[in-house]
Amino acid sequence: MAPGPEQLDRLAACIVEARNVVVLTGAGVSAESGLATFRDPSEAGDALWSRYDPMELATIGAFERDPELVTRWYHWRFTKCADVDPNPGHDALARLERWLTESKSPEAFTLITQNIDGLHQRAGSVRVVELHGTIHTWRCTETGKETPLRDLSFGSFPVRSGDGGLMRPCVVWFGEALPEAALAIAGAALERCDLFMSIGTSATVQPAASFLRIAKHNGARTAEINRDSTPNTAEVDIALPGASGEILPLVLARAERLAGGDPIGDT
Ligand code: BV8
Repeated sequence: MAPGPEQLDRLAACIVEARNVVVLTGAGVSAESGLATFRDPSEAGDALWSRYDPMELATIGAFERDPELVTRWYHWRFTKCADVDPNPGHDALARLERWLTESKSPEAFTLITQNIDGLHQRAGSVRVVELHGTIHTWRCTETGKETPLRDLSFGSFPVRSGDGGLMRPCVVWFGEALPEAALAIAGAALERCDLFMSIGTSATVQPAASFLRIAKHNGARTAEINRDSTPNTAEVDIALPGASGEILPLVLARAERLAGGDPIGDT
C-alpha cells in the first residue's frame, strides 16, 4: 500500500520547517540497489549463503569458530557491494543533506546508518555516522592495525596480516560494543533534532532501534519510511509504507515546492 499524497505532504512540510534532521537507515535502503537485507529471504542467486542466518554469522563467536566461513561471507558481501550502485533513495538523502546544510546550518542534517556497504557515501552523503562500522576497512586481530579492503588480497581464506594475525572487517558484531565516537555523535544529534526519520530498518537491533523513542522523548517529530511495519510504526507521527527509493524522491519534490521552488540539493 503506497502512502497517500497527504502523508507525503506532511513529511515534506516537516522537512521544510525542521532545523535539525536526523535520519536512521537500515538494510532496506540498500535493497533497491540489489543488496540482500538481513531478514528478507535472499534471492536464489545467493543460494550459497541463503542457508546461513546473518544473525549467526555476524558474531565474534562465529568468527572464532570458523574464521574461513565468516571471512568468505564478508568477502562475498563486499563483492556484492562493489557490483551495485546507490539507488534513488541514497541519492535523495544526499541531496537532502546538501539542501539542509546549505540553506539552514552545517549541522542541520545527520545520517546515522546501520549499513556497512558505503553506498550513502558513494551517493554523496558526507555527514554519515557508520553506527555498525564498515566492510571497506579490515583490521588485524593481533595488532589492531587497520587496512583498506582494496589493499587486501583474498588469495586464500581466512586472510592473515603480515604479522600473522587473522584479519576481520571493521564492523560491529552482535554482542560487541558500538564505536564510542559514533555513539557520541549519534547521541548529540538525537539531543538536538526536531525531525527524526527511520528509513529501511526493521527496528529490531539495539541500541539503534531505540533512537526513535529517544528523539521523540526529546521533542522531535518522527517519521518512518519502510516497506513493512515495524515495532516503531505505531509510535511515529508519520508512517509512509513502501520503498524508500520511490518515496524519498517524491517527498523531496514536495518539499522543494513548499520551500518556494528552490531546487533541493541541486543548488
Ligand atoms: C551492543 C554489522 C552492547 C555487521 C550489525 C538492548 C540494548 C543493547 C543491546 C541489546 C539489547 N537487546 C539485545 C541486544 C543485543 C543486540 C541486539 O540488538 N540483538 C537483537 C537482534 C535483539 N545488539 C548488539 O549486540 C549490539 N551491541 O549493544 O553491545 C555492549 C556494550 C558493551 C560491551 C559489549 C557489548 C550490536 C548490534 C550491531 C550488530 N551488527 N551489522 C554486518 O552488517 O554484518 S546489525 C545488522 O543487522 C545491521 O547493521 C542492521 O542493524 C541489522 C539489520 O537490521 P536492518 O538494517 O533493519 O535490516 P533488516 O533486514 O532487519 O530490515 C530491513 C527492513 O527494510 C525491513 O523492515 C524491510 O521491510 C525494509 N525494506 C526492505 N526493502 C525496503 C525496505 N524499506 C524501504 N524500502 C525498501 N526498498
